[in-house]
Amino acid sequence: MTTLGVGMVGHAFMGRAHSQAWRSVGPFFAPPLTPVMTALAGRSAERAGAAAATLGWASVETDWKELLRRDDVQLVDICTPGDQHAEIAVAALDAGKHVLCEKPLANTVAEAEAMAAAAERARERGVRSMVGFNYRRVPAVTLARRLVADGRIGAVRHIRAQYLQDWLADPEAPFTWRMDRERAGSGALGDIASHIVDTAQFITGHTLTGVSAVLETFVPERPVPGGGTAPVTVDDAALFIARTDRGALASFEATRVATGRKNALRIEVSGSSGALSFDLESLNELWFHDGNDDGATAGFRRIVVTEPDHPYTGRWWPPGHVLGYEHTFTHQMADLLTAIAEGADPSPSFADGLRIQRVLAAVADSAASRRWVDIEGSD
Ligand code: SOE
Repeated sequence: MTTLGVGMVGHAFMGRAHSQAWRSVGPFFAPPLTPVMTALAGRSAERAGAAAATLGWASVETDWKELLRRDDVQLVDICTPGDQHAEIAVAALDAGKHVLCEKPLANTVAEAEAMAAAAERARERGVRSMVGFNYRRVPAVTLARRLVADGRIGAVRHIRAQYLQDWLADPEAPFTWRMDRERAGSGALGDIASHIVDTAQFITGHTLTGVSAVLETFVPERPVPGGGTAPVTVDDAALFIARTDRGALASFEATRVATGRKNALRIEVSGSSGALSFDLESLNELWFHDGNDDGATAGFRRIVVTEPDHPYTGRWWPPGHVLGYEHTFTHQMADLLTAIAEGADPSPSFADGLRIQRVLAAVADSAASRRWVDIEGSD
């Protein structure tokens, strides 16, 4: 078979981003399997129908379980809030469907464990799964990993990571599911700290082993559209320090109240003979300091990551014709389709997602207990 029928659940922000990627991956990456946008699932027939028409899906289901019964759907793409991830993913994998699941993998470690177990069961039958940490596939981030692996900055000593947004700085910003622990699991912690943990581990190849953390909710209740207020049951900000399995020290700051910062995922890695620096708000650039350069001219230099031999970029435009946020999702689909076609395990796996879930749980535990907390499963 050279096509792969996709059924997507959810059609809000992430559903739109994924739809764009499913539409563009074939023309630009010519993957060994061509995705077919077979069905979109959403609870309201009217809203899902309108979304399917706008986003390019061939049919609509009002119950995601129908996707599992359809022979023309081979992959389920989960773009729902976190409280539905585990149920959908486990059922889809057990039904023999490949699964792409948005990050963070789940709302709790127990759910993530069940998902990783289902992924392992499915894998034995050739059914693949992947979690959507899309920022790994910013070309500059993938290049940073390559430079670290090639020894260009020596041994990693420091990781400094921030994810700064400000959409909740205004106390009048309305309450949504993202502020509800039942639906989202946590706040800035699961939503955006999860991204910087994945990005940091991806670039360096290190694994976090323990954390010391603080969490804060600056605005305890927010207006509900239509009237009244609702309590905010998640964190607005998460800050923590960590150690890695290979002796590096790391710091993480994730906040939705960093006034003036929109989507600033920044990461700087200092090695024994060089350093790298990246900011998502200038995502085509990677800054590289080669400590072996002569002292008079050494310093961070800006690499415009759009050359044909940079990761992913040769599939798009001539050098200097920059890429954006949406391309990261296309890269994710290209790698996923290639892995499925080749019978390989896509990355990040549900096991990787579970490890990140354990980091998030350790952060919450540390903040509550005011103690250093080792991450389960690390030596
Ligand atoms: C909202 O905070 C959000 O859209 C996250 O959910 C995404 O994962 C991140 O990429 C951008 O911010």
